[in-house]
Amino acid sequence: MLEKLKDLELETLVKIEQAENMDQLREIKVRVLGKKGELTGLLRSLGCISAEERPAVGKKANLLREELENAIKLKEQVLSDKMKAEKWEKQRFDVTLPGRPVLMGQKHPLTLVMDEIKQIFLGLGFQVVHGPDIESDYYNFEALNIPPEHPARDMQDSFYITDQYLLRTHTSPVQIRAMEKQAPTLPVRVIAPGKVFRRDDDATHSPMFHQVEGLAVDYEISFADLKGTLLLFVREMFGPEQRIRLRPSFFPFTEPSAEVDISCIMCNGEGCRVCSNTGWLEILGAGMVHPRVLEVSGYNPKEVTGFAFGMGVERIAMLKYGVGDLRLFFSNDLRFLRQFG
Ligand code: 2NM
Repeated sequence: MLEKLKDLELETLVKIEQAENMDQLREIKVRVLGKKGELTGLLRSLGCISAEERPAVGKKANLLREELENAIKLKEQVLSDKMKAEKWEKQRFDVTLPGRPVLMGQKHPLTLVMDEIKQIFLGLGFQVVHGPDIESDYYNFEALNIPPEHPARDMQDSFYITDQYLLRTHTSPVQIRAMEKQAPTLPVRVIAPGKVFRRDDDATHSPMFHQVEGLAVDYEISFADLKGTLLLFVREMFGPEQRIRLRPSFFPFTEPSAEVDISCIMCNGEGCRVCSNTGWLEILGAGMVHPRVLEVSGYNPKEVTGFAFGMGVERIAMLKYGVGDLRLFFSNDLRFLRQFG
């Protein structure tokens, strides 16, 4: 019997020593020390041996149980340390490696140009106002003195949502709303930047584009105020040497009306490809607010006058940054967009 215990001791100690993981160790523990384990079995058979031998064998068996339990505990600790070490080895990383660059977003070139336009007019005492992209026929056309038979009102030229509502074709309705809201308080000095929509789609026209329109209403606002304001704007935007030129034009909502040219920013008015050898670039439409527009918006045209102007942001951005194709602004090519800001 003592022999058997000795064999079990040696055999089990070797197995414990050789165990490669917790599962193998647990298996040994169950097989030797468990309820139906080998040592337990030997202890049960104590009844079959002689009374003289019994105490010595019993003592030895209990010592062996203790010894094996300790050996297993020790090995458990060794294995768990080993597992931890392996885990850390796998997770090890080089803290001296340079960080991965975070891709930073930038403002879209059209946003940059719009911000710049806003900033200039804020400096001249204008407020920035906004309005809905979906407008009623009244604000988009009627209040702006655009007659029912005007081509802009045709289904072919505007995006209608219902008979009554359409995507605004200009930001002028925002100015009408601004006047209505603050009438009859003076002065009115607002600019309305934002998206506008027209049924156009080719190399030089997008169905959605951006406008900034401006409006000033007060006692004795004159055409000279309009010219002075636009000259200041153009010089801030394109440089202090810029000149402007006004040509007669027509808009239903202004009288008189003008197209505004700036001296060509490429050739300084000498004549080049960009200005088709004229030395001038058209960038604005403007005029004195039509008396009927003032009247429907809550101002008395016998007492006050106003000037208004409108510009296309894409056109200004193309000139300022030398962009040849309007569609680059809307195709979301990061190689293009990353060049700004
Ligand atoms: C332009 C040209 C001329 C304009 C007129 C108004 C309003 F609401 F006061 F009547 N806002 N903007 C205007 C005038 C716009 O864009 C080429």
